[in-house]
Amino acid sequence: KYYKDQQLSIIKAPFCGGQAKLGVEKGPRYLLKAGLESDLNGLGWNTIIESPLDESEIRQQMVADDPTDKYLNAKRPRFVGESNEKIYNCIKEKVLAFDRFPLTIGGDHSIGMATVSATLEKFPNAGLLWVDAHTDIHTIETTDTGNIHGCPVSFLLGLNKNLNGVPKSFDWVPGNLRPEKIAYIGLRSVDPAERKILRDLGISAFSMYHIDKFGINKVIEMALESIHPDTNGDGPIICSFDVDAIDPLFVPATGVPVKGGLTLREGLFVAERLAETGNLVSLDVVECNPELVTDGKHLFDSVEAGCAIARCALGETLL
Ligand code: Z70
Ligand code: MN
Ligand code: MN
Ligand code: MN
Repeated sequence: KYYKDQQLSIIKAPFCGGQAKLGVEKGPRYLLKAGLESDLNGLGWNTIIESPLDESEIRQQMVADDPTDKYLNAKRPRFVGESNEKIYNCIKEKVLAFDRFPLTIGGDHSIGMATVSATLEKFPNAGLLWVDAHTDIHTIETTDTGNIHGCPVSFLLGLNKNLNGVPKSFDWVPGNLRPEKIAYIGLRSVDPAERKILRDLGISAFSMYHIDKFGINKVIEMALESIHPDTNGDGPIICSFDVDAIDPLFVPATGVPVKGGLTLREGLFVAERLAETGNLVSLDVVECNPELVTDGKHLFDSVEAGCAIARCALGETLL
């Protein structure tokens, strides 16, 4: 409906500077090694792979740890801003400009500021479904950990613009997403400053409580309705899927696991329902860290879950 006949680009986003743990930059390579591209080809997608960042350069830059790259509490704002600008330009100029579907595989969730910004320029009316244990809506001033993967949504909303001296490396972010266009699914770890932003802006947030109370099917319908209220939930959807939304029983290899999450089936059902709408215009799968495992089964389960999210959202289980 929104793109040329099943043309898709897989954007590798091997970025780790938005958080503290090395290894998340390996996520894209592991998901591809697990056969993601040929699986998508099997579903009828024509694929191209884009590599706006070099994995080993990113890792080296992370290890080198430039002590001048700080803003208040926030860690590596220049690294995060400049790397994301490359991802943003790649998606705009090499993917969306050719009417190709952007599937971005991370990498830490700071890359959501790039993927969502790029897609919103093509689909200004799109709603954003942020599937995550966390809200990632800290401003660069409220973040207590200093990890900017906890901040991308505040950049999308433009909440950092009028703050004092925010690093120029974020100047490319349009920051014009309206709070009514966001819905969260899967929340269970929201910091006090984030809770205040959610409340002040009236953002739709479906936590694990709502999923237990109403069931995942009803929650998705409510989320879609809330991002497209005038059309009964119908309209372009951007999904940014943090694998930590799913319980660490199923996805242990992630940087900030929080118990009590979605079952694997609930997570895949969200993806399947998105495929069924025919309205998905962009998908991120982020925060799979292949280094954070104690055995091979943990690695296999986590990588396979990341691939399954992408396959389901791209039609695997539509009959
Ligand atoms: C916490 C922080 C976070 C993702 C963890 C966690 C943020 N609120 N985001 N994993 N994707 O550090 O600000
Ligand atoms: Mn996240
Ligand atoms: Mn998260
Ligand atoms: Mn925090």
